[in-house]
Amino acid sequence: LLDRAWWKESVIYQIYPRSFNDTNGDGIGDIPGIIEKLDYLDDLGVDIIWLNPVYESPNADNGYDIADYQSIMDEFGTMEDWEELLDGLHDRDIKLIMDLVVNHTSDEHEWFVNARDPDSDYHDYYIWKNGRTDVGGFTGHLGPEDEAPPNEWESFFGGPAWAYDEDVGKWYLHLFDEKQPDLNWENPDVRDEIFEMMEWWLDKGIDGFRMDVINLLSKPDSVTKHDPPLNSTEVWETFDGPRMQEFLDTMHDRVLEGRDVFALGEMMGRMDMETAIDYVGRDGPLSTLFHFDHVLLDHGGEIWETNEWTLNDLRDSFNRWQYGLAEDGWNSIYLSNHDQPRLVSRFGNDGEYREESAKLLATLIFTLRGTPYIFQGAEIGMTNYPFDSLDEFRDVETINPVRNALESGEIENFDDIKHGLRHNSRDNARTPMQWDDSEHAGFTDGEPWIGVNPNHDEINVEAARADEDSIWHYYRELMELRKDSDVSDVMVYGDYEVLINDHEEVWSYVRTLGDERLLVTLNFAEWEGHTWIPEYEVDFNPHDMEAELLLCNYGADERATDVDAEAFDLRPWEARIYRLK
Ligand code: ISL
Ligand code: CA
Repeated sequence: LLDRAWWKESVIYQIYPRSFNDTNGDGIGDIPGIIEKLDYLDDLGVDIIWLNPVYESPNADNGYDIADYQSIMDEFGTMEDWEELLDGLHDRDIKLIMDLVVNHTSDEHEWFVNARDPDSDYHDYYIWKNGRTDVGGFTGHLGPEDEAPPNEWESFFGGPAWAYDEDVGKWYLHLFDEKQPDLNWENPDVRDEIFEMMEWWLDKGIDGFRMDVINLLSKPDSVTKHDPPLNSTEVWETFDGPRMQEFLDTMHDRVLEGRDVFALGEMMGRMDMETAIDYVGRDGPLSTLFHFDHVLLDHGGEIWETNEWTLNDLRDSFNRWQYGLAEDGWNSIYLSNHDQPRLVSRFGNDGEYREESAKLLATLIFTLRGTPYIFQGAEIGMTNYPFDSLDEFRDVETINPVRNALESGEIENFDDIKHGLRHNSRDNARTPMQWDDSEHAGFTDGEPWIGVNPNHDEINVEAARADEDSIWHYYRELMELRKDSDVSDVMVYGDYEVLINDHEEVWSYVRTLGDERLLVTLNFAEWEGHTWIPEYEVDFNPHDMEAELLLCNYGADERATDVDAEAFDLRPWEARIYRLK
C-alpha cells in the first residue's frame, strides 16, 4: 500500500518575488506581478508555489530579516494583493506555501526594539551575553576595548556572530547578518508568539510553510547555560541543538497537527540519517527537508573559493539520501534555489550544451524519489550572470566578506576573486526572470534593482514557449509523465536502485514499483558516454529486454529507441527514460 500524500505527488515552483515581475516600474518585482503571471504558472503545470518572504522588512537580507510577521512589505504590495494571489492560485488548483523565518527577526522588529531595554519583557526574546574580558581586548571594531565577543563563533555572512549593544552593555547573537538577531527559543513566550503567528497564516488559508534554517533554533548548552558562553564549541554545533526535536514536536502538536498542510524544513549542515528521520519520518514533525550535501560539494571555505566536483561525489550525496529515506521519510529534490547559482551553469554546461544539459538536470530532478523543485528561470535554462565588479552585487553574503577581505588586505583586488564569485554568489539566482527579449527582459519598465542577464535576448520565456523543442516544453513533458501518465506512480513512489555506481560520466538508476520499472540513464559529459546495464544488478537481460523509450532530451530518434543492444552509447549530456517490461 502506498503511503500517498499530495505533497509527494506535487511539483513545487519557487518564486523569488523581488526578481519575478514588476508591475509599477520601480524595478522591484511585486505581488501584482505574480498575479499577472498566474496563467503562466498554470500553463507550466506546477502544483505548489513556494513564495520567498514577502513580509515587512528593511531588506538587509532581502526579506529574511522580518520586521513584522503579519504584514506585507510595501515594495511588494498590500495584504489585499496577497489575498488576491492566494485566491488566484487556489482557483487554479495551485497551493501556496509561505516562508517561515523564525530563527531570527530583523533588528527593526518591535520585539527587538523593545528588547534593547533590559527591563522590558521583550529583552529575553533574544540572546544577550557578556563579552569576554579574560582574553585581552578584541582587535576588531565592535565592542568596548577590554572586551572580546562572547565566543568565537563566526556569522555565516562573515565577521563575529555577536554584536555589541551600547544601551544594554551586552552582546546579542546573530548567526546571519548583524541586522538579523537570533530569537531566544528557550523562552516559552517566544515559542507561543511564533506558534500563534503560524496559526494566523494557516487560518488565512495557506497550505504550509517552508521553514528557514529550522534546525538552528535550539542553541547548544555552551551558550544557553553560560554567560559568557563557554568558548569550547564551534558554530556548527548550533545545528540540531539539544532541544531541536522538542521544539519541532511542540510546533507540530500545537500548530500543524490536524491540518492537511505541508511542512518543509531547511536543514543546515551535514545531517546523519537518524536525525533526519526524527524530523521527517512517519512519527516526525515535518513532511520533508532540504539538506545541503550536494550544494556544498563545489564550495570552498570562503565565498570566492571553489572546489571541483565529480559525478561520483554528486551521485554519492544523492544515493545517501535516496537509500537513507527509502523506508521512512521523504526527500526534496532540488538543484537550485535563491541561495544557489544557476543549475545549468553549475552542474551542466551553459555554453554549447546548455539545452541538452538543462534538460538532463531536469530529468534528474523529476526522476529521483522525492518532491521536485523548480526555481524560477530553471524552466528556460537561465544561467549565471557575468559579474564584473563588486558594485554589481546586491547580496550581503557576497558583499560583506569581500569588503572585509579587501579592507584587511587578505585579497588584493577584486579581479583575483571574480571567477569564484561568478561561480558561487547567490546573486546569480536573483537576476530578473527573463520573460522576453526587450530591454529589461520584460521584467520591468524601470531600472531593475539588479542587473538583467545580457543573454535574455536569446534565453527568455517567449522564445522558449514558441520553440517546441525547448527546455520549457521538456519540463512540461516531464511533469506530465510524473503526474498524469501510466508511470506516474512508479515515478513518484518507486524504489530507487543505482546501477554501475562508479561510472565517471554516466549515472543510471532503476525505479521500481511492483511490476513497473523505469530505467533512467544520464550522461554527464561533453563526449559520448559508453554505458551498459549489468545483468546482475537488475533483474533483466538487455538482449531480450523490451523497453519503451518514454523521453529523451535528443528526441525519440532511432538511436534512442533501438535498445536491443548490449550497451548504450549516449550522446553528450544525453538523458533517457525507458519503461522496462
Ligand atoms: O549556506 C548558504 C548557501 O549555500 C547560505 O547562503 C544560506 O544563508 C543558508 O542556506 C541559509 O539560508 C536561508 O537563511 C538565510 C537567508 O539568507 C537565505 O536566503 C535562506 O534561504 C538567513 O535567513
Ligand atoms: Ca514593483
